[in-house]
Order: sequence, then C-alpha cells, then structure tokens
Amino acid sequence: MRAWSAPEVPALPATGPEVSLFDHATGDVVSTGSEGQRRSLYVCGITPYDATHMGHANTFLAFDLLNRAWRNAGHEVDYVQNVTDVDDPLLERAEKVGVDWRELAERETELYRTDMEALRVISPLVYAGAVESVPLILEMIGELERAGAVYRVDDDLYFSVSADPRFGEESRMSREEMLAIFPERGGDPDRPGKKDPLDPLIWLAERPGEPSWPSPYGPGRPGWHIECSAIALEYLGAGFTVQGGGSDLVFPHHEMSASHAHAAGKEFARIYTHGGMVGYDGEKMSKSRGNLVFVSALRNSEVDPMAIRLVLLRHHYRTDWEWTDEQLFDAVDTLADWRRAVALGRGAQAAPVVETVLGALADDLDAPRAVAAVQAWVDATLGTDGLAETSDPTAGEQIAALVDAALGIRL
Ligand code: 5CA
Ligand code: ZN
Repeated sequence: MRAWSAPEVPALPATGPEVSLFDHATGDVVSTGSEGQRRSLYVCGITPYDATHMGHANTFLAFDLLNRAWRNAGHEVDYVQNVTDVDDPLLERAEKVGVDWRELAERETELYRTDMEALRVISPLVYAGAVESVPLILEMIGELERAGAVYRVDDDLYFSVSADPRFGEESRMSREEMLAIFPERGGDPDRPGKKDPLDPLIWLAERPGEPSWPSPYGPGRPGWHIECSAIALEYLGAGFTVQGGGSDLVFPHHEMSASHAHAAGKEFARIYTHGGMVGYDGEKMSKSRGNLVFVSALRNSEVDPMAIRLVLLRHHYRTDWEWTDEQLFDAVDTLADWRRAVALGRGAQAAPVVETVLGALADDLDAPRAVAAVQAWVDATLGTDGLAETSDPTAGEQIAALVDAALGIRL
C-alpha cells in the first residue's frame, strides 16, 4: 500500500548520541544500540474507520521522534507500519453508515496520509495493509500449525498461548490481569471449546455478508494479532529493534504478536515501547467513545499543523494527558515567538542548544526537555538588546534546522 510523502529533513552539523528507550518487557530504559548501523521499527497503525484523532497523532509522533533521533545519531532506519484494513470495527462502521468497507478504509487511510504529511511525520518505508498481507498471514499460520500451536473451534482457528513458554514476557501482567483486560480488547475468553480462555483467534471462518479470502483452512479472514506478527517479521526480520504503539496495545496485542513469533521459533522485537493515552473530557480519546479531536478538523479550521505538533511535543510520550484548546492557543503564540527569533538570524549561541536537544531526545525521547531548551534560546535571543559580543551570527539558521530535523517542526 502507498505510504505518504516524506518531509524534507535537513542534515545537522552535529551527530546525536545513541538512543535509549523505555522497554515495557524489562521495565527499564535500555540502549537501542546493537550491532551495525541499521535500526528497525514496527509501529501499529490505524484501523481506518474514522479520522485520525489526537491520540493517534500522539503515538505516531512519538515514534517519529525515535526515527529522527536514530537518523540524527547516524543510523539508517527501516520503518514499517500496518493499516488494519479489515477488522470488526471497520466492517461494523461500514455497515452502519451504508458504505462499502473497502471504500471506507481507503477514504480514511487517505485522510490519515494527509494528516501525517501535514504533521511532517516521516513516512514508513513499508506501509502494509492486512488485506494485501493475507498470503503472508496464511504462511505464518502454516508455520504455527506445524509447530502444533493451532487448533480449531468450529471452523475458526485459535493460537495456543501454551505453545510459547515466554508468554507474558512482554506485558509482565499476571494471569488475573490478563483475564480482566482480554475481553475489553477484542478477546473472547468464554467461548466454549477453547483450550485456554486467553487463546486468541488467528483465522476467522467466513461469516455471512462479511469479506473472506480462500485458505487451506476454508474461506475466512485473519485475526488481528497475527496480522502485525506476519507483517513485522516479513519486512523487518526476526529480532527487529522496536515494536511501538499506544499503551492500549500492551496486552493482548503486543503480547500475542510476540507470542506468535516465539511459537514459530523466532525472536520478535528487542524492545517494546508504548505511547501514553491522550484523553479529552475526562476519558481516553477513542472512536468508540466518540470524544474525539480530529487532526483534519483542526486543519480545516486553518490551525497550523506545527502548532498541533508542538502541543503533543510538550508532553512526554509515555505520560497520559488530556487535550485542551488552551494548549493549542498557547502553542500558536509560542511558535510565533520561535519564528520571530530565528528570523533575526543572529542570536544566542546555538551549539549548546543543539547538544541539549539531541541529548534530550536520545534520552527516552524527552521532547519536553528539548522544547524547553529551544524556548530558553528563543527567550535569550529575543531578550537581547542589540548584538551581544557572544552572539552567534548563524544561530537562527542552526536552530531552525535543529527544530526541523529533531522535533519535526518547520519554522
Ligand atoms: N490497527 C490497530 C493496531 S494494529 C489499532 O490499534 N488501530 S487504532 O486506530 O485503534 O490505533 C492506532 C494507533 O493509535 C495505535 O498504535 C494505538 O495504540 C494508538 N492510539 C489509539 N487511541 C489512542 C489514544 N487515545 N491515545 C494515544 N494513542 C492511541
Ligand atoms: Zn498492531
């Protein structure tokens, strides 16, 4: 599937430090460094039945910061993202609004692409839909079947979590916690005939009126977790660097995706990292609750996407927070100051700011610290009467390049 156009990213004069990141599986901030120059990232993408909201934007921006931090540290980055273009919520919404599910998915995916472009998010090298990935998914189900990890309930196929001795390593949840969350996140613990209530569906036999694809197991469609497992392993290979997504995916989604790989005798990600949940009006922003602030709606009312980006960057990616319009108004004013300061050309010394910003981002993507360092430079530059002896003749240019390359904000 086509991704979106990548923004131009200026090269920086300085190289950033090696990046460290919080890993959910170990509970520690760990180095993302490993052998070689390549780093690889898989981020769980949208289910395209509605427009991109601030929660989605926050997650994709967090991993855009990682992509940028790696590039600024001199690495090449293989970035893959999926789009869940066939799944229950998409089919339900299509039915409800009387639109063909393919048309709904294509329309919302296209809107998402324009939102990502406007927010200057670097596009993935591979943007893979579930539908186009059915052959890969069937191959992986075959591998799991040969490993004895698959069984039938009626005509549906389930994955046996007991086939993975490492099951639970990613989320580090107790069985009780898993059992409590599983039904809220698409699981069906009570279905008769399952070997373990936590076993997830990997192939759903054709239901009347729903799309299906032929398979050796009968016509049907893929389960959700196997989609990400198969796509990540195909395009990034076993043992890729980071699996990313929002914290709503810690369990079961990322646990099951990893488990499928383990049961097939493969490593999955080295590090599991999650963005915090963005709320609005007291609750997690979600399509099912309907408490949404859409990126496209703000863009349609002439809001500068760079101001949206700045609002998100002012929160550490791992924290949960609430969107308010005041933060947006404030970001609009801040951006105006930043633009005024870099337009002066000459300003306070830029080199220490470059070092602080790259260092903050390499330290578990500490964007608020990076933003504060830029703000301090802006305050010093705008507060300077005339040209101080220590002023830097090309500071404006350097800071603009830094803010663009590291934070993704074009001034
Ligand atoms: N297609 C699946 C992932 S394979 C999915 O979760 N789709 S989604 O459209 O519901 O979410 C897309 C991405 O945004 C996921 O990484 C999800 O974790 C993240 N996300 C969803 N809601 C929020 C929110 N309120 N705050 C932060 N991130 C969110
Ligand atoms: Zn996923």
